[in-house]
Amino acid sequence: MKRAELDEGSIRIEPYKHPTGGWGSLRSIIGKAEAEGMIRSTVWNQLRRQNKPEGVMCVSCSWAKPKKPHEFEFCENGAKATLWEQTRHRCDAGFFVEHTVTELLEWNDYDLERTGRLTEPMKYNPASDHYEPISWSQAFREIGETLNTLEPTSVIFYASGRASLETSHMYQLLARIYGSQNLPDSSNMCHESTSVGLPKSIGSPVGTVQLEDFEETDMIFFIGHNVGTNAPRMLHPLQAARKRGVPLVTFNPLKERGLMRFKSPQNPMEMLSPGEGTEMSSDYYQVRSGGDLAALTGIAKHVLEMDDKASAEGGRRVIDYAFVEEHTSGFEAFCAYLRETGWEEIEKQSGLHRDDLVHVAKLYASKERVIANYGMGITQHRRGVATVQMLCNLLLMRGNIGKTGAGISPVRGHSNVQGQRTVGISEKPELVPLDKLKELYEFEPPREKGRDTVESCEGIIDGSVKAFIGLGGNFSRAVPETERVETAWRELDLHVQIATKLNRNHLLASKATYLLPCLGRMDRDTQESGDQWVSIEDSTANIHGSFGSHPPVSDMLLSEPKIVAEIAKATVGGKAKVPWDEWVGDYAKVRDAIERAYPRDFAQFNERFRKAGGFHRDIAACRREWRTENGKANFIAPGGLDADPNVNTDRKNVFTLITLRSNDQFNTTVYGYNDRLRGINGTRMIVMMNTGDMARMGVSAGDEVDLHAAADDGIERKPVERLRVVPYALPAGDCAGYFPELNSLIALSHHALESHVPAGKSVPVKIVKSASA
Ligand SMILES: Nc1nc2c(c(=O)[nH]1)N[C@H]1C(S)=C(S)[C@@H](COP(=O)(O)OP(=O)(O)OC[C@H]3O[C@@H](n4cnc5c(=O)[nH]c(N)nc54)[C@H](O)[C@@H]3O)O[C@H]1N2
Ligand SMILES: Nc1nc2c(c(=O)[nH]1)N[C@H]1C(S)=C(S)[C@@H](COP(=O)(O)OP(=O)(O)OC[C@H]3O[C@@H](n4cnc5c(=O)[nH]c(N)nc54)[C@H](O)[C@@H]3O)O[C@H]1N2
Ligand SMILES: [Mo]
Repeated sequence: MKRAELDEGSIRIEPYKHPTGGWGSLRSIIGKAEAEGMIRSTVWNQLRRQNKPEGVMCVSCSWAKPKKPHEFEFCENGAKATLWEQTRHRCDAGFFVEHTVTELLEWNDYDLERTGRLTEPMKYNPASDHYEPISWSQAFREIGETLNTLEPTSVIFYASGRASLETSHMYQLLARIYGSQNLPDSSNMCHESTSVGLPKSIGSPVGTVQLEDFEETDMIFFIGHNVGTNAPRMLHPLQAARKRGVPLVTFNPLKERGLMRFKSPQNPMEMLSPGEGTEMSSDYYQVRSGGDLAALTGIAKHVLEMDDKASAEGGRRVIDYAFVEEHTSGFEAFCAYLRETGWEEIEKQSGLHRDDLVHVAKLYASKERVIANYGMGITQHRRGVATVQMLCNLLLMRGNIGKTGAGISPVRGHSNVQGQRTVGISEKPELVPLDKLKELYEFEPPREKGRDTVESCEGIIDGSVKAFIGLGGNFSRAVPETERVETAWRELDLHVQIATKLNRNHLLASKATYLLPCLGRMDRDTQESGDQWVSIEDSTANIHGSFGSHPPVSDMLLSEPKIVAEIAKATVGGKAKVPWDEWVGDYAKVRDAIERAYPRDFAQFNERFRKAGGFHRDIAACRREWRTENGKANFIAPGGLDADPNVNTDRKNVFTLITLRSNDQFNTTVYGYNDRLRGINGTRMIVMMNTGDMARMGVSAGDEVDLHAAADDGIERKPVERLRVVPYALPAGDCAGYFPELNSLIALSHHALESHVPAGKSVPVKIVKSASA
């Protein structure tokens, strides 16, 4: 792949001293609007409607949308996502005449998406090596015919997390009627450690915290999530809590600017005042990558020690025994684990001092209502599931689940990733009401477990997967093991992508390759019954309506529901009683169908979904009803701290690589080369290193190094070459760089044990000085 930055002169690396938000954020939005050829008034008109009742739900993150929105309920990165979708640039048939696919494979991620919105359906022609226009009807007919020659269990139906609840429900029906349960979702690379961990702990696959809880809480944990970049609107409730004096305790190997200082662009007084904004974290612990399991164990261990002491001295108990006895199971075994685990091991694995963990334990024990937020810093590790469960254990010790101002708060990624799982996009049959679907549509759904993301990649590599359908996303670029996946992709019989913008995955031609352009969420979607609403579920399990009003970029685009329905009609037409055309004519009918399949979660769906703040799904754990096998909330001891055989606690020459997002990207979509908040500008080809490690390795700031995979599995992987060394405050032995450029270094087998989330936050690598340096 070409180097991501070309102009050496534009590279600028210097610490960013300003708060998150503030003027830097506004300047960044205006710069992007101009680059995308958008007039400022058009931009503001789009942004004003964002995340508001009767408006459009942002396509960037999944953070909650308040009942009473701010005047501008958007953030810097939501604005970038909007501008990126509503760009004036077009990637049309003329573009594909000019460029062969082989040539485009040399382009980088930024340049590919920057060509603009896709405008008409295309099919790859191997003879000319070009994508060429094809009519919609012919594309659907050919796709249906090919699918019907294949074994359904060899076909993958991937979804990336952005498509609406309506599209998602239709998509999973298409897959299941066809006979495939292979419905991996970007969630498999993201919060699957949550979806697998929480049901066993509290009987719900999603979090229990609502936006209102932030107003009542008296302590917040913030673990492994870079809020300033990845969910900036969340800075508002956090800032409000901080202004009330609520401690915010952060665990993160990197000092992240958004977790240090914030100035609200919503607040003119704050913007005009010379100060440095609000201090965000009250306590900041630079845990070593993968060390949270140990750190949380240490905190829980000291809570227990305090309780022992109180018991001996006849003082007030620290553990909430009334809660533990009434609601939980497994407490004794959990205490045994805490007592067995020594401080020395805890300090070694976490990289933190006992005194610090004791301090946090005391703070925690002094608070009545505690929220724990977390992100990819927890889930993308070998022990990701155990760490999620350890966080629950800590909360359960003091009854911090199922009460106001407290709870567990996984901060999800894509704007509707949680919702896609809710309405049936899942490879796990037990999560889907298959009998109900059978009864409603008179077909026999597959019952075997389908392939998740890692298993889909394995199947692509070993040849057992024959076809891939993508509902959005950039699968091959987002997964580990880039080279082997890309090479094997060529052997697929069929490759279909439903997309808004061109990306590298689309360029991996297989025996028959189709690129089907669709409307985005902000586009006006007119069907037989008029302009359509869609719906999404946010990270706090609230369902919201969204109405696109922007004129479509081309009259050849179809909506996602229409594309899914036409593929279904061409493939499984008469096999089940689904009124595909009626549904496409009026999406309210799809919402009625979702309500029939999930009556408890979606009661009165059509009546309620447009109301301010959305409507909350029925999350039983919020009212202390535990839908676990034993009907209790469960303490789950992790069976040892042994973080990860690959995490560097002893191996001197192997570093633990953390793959991250910059402030100028949305996953594989690269908006630009400025990671403003980390002070890294003009390049993404960097590796952040601890200064002690740099001295040990004999490298200086700006030197170039190569990163080699150190998976020790006998598989040869090409190194990623000529990465510029950036000195950064992170623990010795850890280093960091950007996803997706470094994904080729991640072994497919290196994933969270129970959930199969690729362990992209602890990739074993060797660092070698570049030959030319
Ligand atoms: N602007 C923007 N918004 C986004 C996205 C985007 O790419 N751009 N992506 C969306 C998606 S799909 C997702 S999943 C979310 C991702 O949002 P995050 O969960 O914030 O994901 P990352 O950027 O990967 O960063 C993870 C954070 O965890 C820290 N970390 C790494 N390893 C560890 C560890 O072992 N322990 C601890 N405690 N911390 C660790 C890193 O330093 C970093 O601050 O954001 C969503 N929102
Ligand atoms: N090393 C490493 N790897 C990671 C991660 C990491 O932290 N480190 N994070 C993982 C995570 S959390 C995630 S969620 C995945 C993300 O993986 P994906 O969800 O597969 O990737 P995205 O980059 O979000 O997909 C971008 C593409 O989606 C398409 N698109 C955008 N909007 C729409 C739309 O409205 N409709 C349709 N049909 N298509 C649209 C565009 O063509 C765009 O190019 O990556 C994972 N990979
Ligand atoms: Mo994600």
